Amino acid sequence: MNMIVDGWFSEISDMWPGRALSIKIREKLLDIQSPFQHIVLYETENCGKMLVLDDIIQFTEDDEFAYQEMLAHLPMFCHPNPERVLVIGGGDGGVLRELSLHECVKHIDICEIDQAVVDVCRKYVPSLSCGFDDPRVNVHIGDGIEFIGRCTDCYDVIIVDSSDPVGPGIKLFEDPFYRAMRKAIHSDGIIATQGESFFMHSDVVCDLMRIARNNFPITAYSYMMVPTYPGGTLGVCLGSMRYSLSEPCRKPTAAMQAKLRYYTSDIHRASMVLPAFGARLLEA
Ligand code: SPD
Repeated sequence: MNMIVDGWFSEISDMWPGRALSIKIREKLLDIQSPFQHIVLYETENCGKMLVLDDIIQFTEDDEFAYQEMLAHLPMFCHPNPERVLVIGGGDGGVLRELSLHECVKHIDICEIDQAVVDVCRKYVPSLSCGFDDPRVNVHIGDGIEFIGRCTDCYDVIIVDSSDPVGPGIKLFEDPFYRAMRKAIHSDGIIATQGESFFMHSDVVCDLMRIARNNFPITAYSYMMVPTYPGGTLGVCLGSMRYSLSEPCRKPTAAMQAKLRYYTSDIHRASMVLPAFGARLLEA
């Protein structure tokens, strides 16, 4: 459920009971029901366009770079030569935009369940959906779980850009999906998934990391600052078959770094140093 009072959108959810983030709206640009979800796009007063799926904010243009850069570049800079990459979800194109900065990449598959999200973002939000313009990108509209079930030893890196674990999307936070990702990556592959917030969803984060540890010999939890998400932080859960996750083996070229607004090699390392309660939580 959400509420708009005096032009303020408040994001209300059982996932963060008793709290709500409010954003001042200038105009509703679009309001449609797709076969999968309720899609609303707003022009906000101060944060650019804002995409809301089933009442939950997915991004504002103002700070989306933090999330897209970290979700994409954390796994990519830990792999010495990522050539084949799969994105599950991510229909806004923001993660694709970041992947397109890596010259070593030869092939990118994206499997997004909702064609309408792709269409809306392509029409109204080119700042993210420009990622679809890269000729290395191959778009598959369908169920990510079924897609990955058909893959064995296919990818160097898999990135899961999902919404929260409610409704059918909950399966992306469960053990069978992690097992399927492990089967779908090469023997030295890396996965990165949307990892929620240890402030707001400690139970989800603990479950996720337990599942990751059951399936990957090397794991890490990273978090970033994103004012638009509840609590102002969001995490990334990482699993690797061979390469270190805490120490990136590549770093951005000067030309690439000039295009990045959040990711640096130092932020990569620092993002995995957790506050005491967060570290204790994940040790448990
Ligand atoms: N609480 C919402 C978390 C949403 C994470 N996914 C955002 C998708 C942006 N590409």
